Amino acid sequence: MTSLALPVGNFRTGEARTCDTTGLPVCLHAQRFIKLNAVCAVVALLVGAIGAILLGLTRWPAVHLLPADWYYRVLTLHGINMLIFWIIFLEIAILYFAGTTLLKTRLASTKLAWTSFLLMAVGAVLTNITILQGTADVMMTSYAPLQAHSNFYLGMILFAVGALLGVGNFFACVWIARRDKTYQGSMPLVAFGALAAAIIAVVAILHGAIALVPTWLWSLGLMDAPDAGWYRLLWWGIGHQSQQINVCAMVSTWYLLATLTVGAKPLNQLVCRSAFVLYVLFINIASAHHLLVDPGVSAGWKIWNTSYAMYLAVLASMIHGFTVPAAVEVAQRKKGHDRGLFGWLVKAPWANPGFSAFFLSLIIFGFIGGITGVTLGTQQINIIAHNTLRIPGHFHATVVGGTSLAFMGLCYYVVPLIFRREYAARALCRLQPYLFGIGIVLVSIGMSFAGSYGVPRRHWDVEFSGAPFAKGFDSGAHVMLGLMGIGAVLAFVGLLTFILLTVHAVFLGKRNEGRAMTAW
Ligand code: HEM
Ligand SMILES: [Cu+2]
Repeated sequence: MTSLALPVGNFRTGEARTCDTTGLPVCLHAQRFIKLNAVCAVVALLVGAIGAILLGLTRWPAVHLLPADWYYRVLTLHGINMLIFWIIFLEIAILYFAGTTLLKTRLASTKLAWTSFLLMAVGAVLTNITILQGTADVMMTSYAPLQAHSNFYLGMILFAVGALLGVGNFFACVWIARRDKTYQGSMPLVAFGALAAAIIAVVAILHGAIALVPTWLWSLGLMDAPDAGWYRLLWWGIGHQSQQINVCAMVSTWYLLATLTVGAKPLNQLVCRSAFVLYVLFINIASAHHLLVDPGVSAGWKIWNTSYAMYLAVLASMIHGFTVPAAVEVAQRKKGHDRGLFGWLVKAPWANPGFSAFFLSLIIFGFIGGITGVTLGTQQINIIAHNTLRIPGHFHATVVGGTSLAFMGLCYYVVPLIFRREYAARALCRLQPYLFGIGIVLVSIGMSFAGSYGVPRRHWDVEFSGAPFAKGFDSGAHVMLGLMGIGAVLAFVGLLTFILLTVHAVFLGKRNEGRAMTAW
C-alpha cells in the first residue's frame, strides 16, 4: 500500500487512502458500501438479463417461447430487477462515491449505510421470491385493483426505505463536508448532479410510500382497495420521477467519464448547474404524460402539464446534450486533434470502453430516447401510441441504451479504481459496449416501428392464435418484431459479456494495489 499518509479532507487515521491513479481520497468505509451495492446491482442485472432474452424470444412471434403465465411473470421480474434493483443499487453506490471522494469527506454513518444496504437487499430478495412463486404477476406498475401477495409490496417498501436511508447518508456527507470545509468554492459538478438526483429521489420515494403502503395494507385485508385513478397518479409520482433520478445520475456519469477518459472539463459551470436545477423543478410535472388517456384528470390539466412545463425538463437534457460533447471537443482540440469539424470525434479514444459506452449512451439517449420521448409525451400522439410497443421502444433507448450503458462504462473504471482489480480479456471489453449498443438500438427501433403498426405492449400473443376469427398483423409488423428479436439476442450477448467480464474482474482480476490502473 502506498497510501499510508492520510489524504486531504476530514479523515481519521486508517479511514482513507489516496487513489494511485487519480490522486483523489477514497474513504474506506464508503469503499466497502460502493462495492456491496455494485455487486448487488450486477446480480440484479443478471436476473433481469435472463428475463430480457426470454421476453425478446416470446415477443418475436416466430419463436413465441414462453407460455402465457410465465410471460407475465418474467415481464414482472425483468421490469423490477432492471429498472429498480440494478439501477438503484448502482445509484446508491454512485452517491457514496460522489458524497465522499468528490467532496473529500468521510462517510457520514457506517451504521446507516449497513441499515440501508440490508433493507435494500432483503427487500429485493423478498420481492424476487414472491414473483418467482407466481403470486405477484402484476408487472412493475402493480396497478390496483390487480393484486399481488403482500410480500411483493412489503419487499418493495423495504427496498425503498433502504434507498431513502442511503440518500440520507449522502445528504449527511454533503453537510459534513460543508461544516468541515473539505473543499474550496462550490461543490464539484458531478457531486452537484448527484445532489440533484438525491433531491428528486426524496420526492419520488415519498410518492412511492403514499402509493404502496395503502396497497400493502389492502393486500393484507386491512383496507379497502385504493382508488385506481389515485393509485396511478401517485404511482407515476415515483415511476416517472425515478427516471429523472436516472437521467441525473447518467448525466453526472457522462461528466465523470468525460473527465476520466479524455480529461474534459465542463465549459460553463453556471449553464451545466442550471440544467440540473431545471430537472429538480420541472420533472415532477412531467409525470402527467403517463395519465394522458386517463379519464380522471381534465384535458386542461393534461395539456398544461405535458405541453408547457414538461419541455423545461426536456430543455435540461438538451443543454447537457450540447455541453458534454462540447467539453470533450475542447479537451480533444487542446491535445492537437483539431482537423476539420469532427477530427476531435474521429480521434476520440473509441477503444476505451469507458469512453465508447459513455458516448454511445449520449447518442442513443439523445437521439432515439429524446425524439421518441418528446413525441410520445404529446397528448395527440399519445392517444395513438398508448400501450403499444412504441412505449417500451422509447424507454429501452433511455434507461437501457442511455443509463444502463453509461453505468457499464462507469464500471470499467469502478472495478480498477475501487475494487482495485483489473479487467482481463481487454479486446472483449473494448467490443462489449458496441455489441450491447447496437443490439439495444435494434430492440428499440424494432419495438417502436412494430408499435406504429399497432402491436400492443404487455401482450403474450398478438396473433390471437386459436381465436375463431383470424386476426394478426401484416408482414411489416412481423419484420419489425423480428428486428427486435435479433436485437434482443445481440443485446443479451453484450449484457452477458459485461456481467461475466465484471464478475471475473471483481473476484479473480489481477490486483493493482499500489500502482495506477492499467490505462484503457
Ligand atoms: C438485453 C437487454 C434487454 C432486452 C433484450 C429487453 C427486452 C424487453 C422486452 C422484449 C420487453 C417486453 C415488452 C412487452 O412485451 O411489453 C421488455 C420490457 C421492459 N424492459 Fe427490457 N430489455 C432489456 C434490458 C432492459 C433494461 C437494462 C431495463 C432497465 C434498466 C429494461 C426495462 C424494461 C421495463 C421497465 C420493461 C417493461 C415491463 C412492464 O411492462 O411491466 N430492459 N424488455
Ligand atoms: Cu415518464
